[in-house]
Amino acid sequence: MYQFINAIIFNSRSLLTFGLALLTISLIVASYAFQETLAQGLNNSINIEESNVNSPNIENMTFIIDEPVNVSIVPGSSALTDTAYDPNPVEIKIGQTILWINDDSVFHTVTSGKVGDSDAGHIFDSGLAGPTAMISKGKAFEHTFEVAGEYSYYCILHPGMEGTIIVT
Ligand SMILES: [Cu+2]
Repeated sequence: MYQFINAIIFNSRSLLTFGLALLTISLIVASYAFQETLAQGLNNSINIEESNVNSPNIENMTFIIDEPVNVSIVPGSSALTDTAYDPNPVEIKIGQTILWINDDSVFHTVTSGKVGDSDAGHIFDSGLAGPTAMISKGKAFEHTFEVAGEYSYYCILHPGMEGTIIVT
């Protein structure tokens, strides 16, 4: 009888130990699975945000409204004429901006009009002094064209250099 009771107690103890172990394992598995689900959910929400940012409409709007069109003042421009500003001519839409960049090691200007015009530089002019003067390599000047038309421009310091911007 004593042995029988002892066996039951022993068995129930080992059963309890086994049950507790099983419970611990399932808790660990469950928490791991939960973390995985949580991570998956976070990934999904990040993916949704990225796909919104990259939607074609937003990209197109950025390009049309904000992106300036670059025109380089090429190295050795002083000795050039209609190839000093590159590309030339440039066709743009109303509201677009041209960004001229001095890629030469010499001081140049971007001055509206033609050599000898009384109103030369009235529409835009990077100038011979001040913050927009393109005195050295890497200096840039920009102008946004709000009115349709054909705009000639040249360099005051090297009047052979000339370019055209066509705005439609
Ligand atoms: Cu020049």
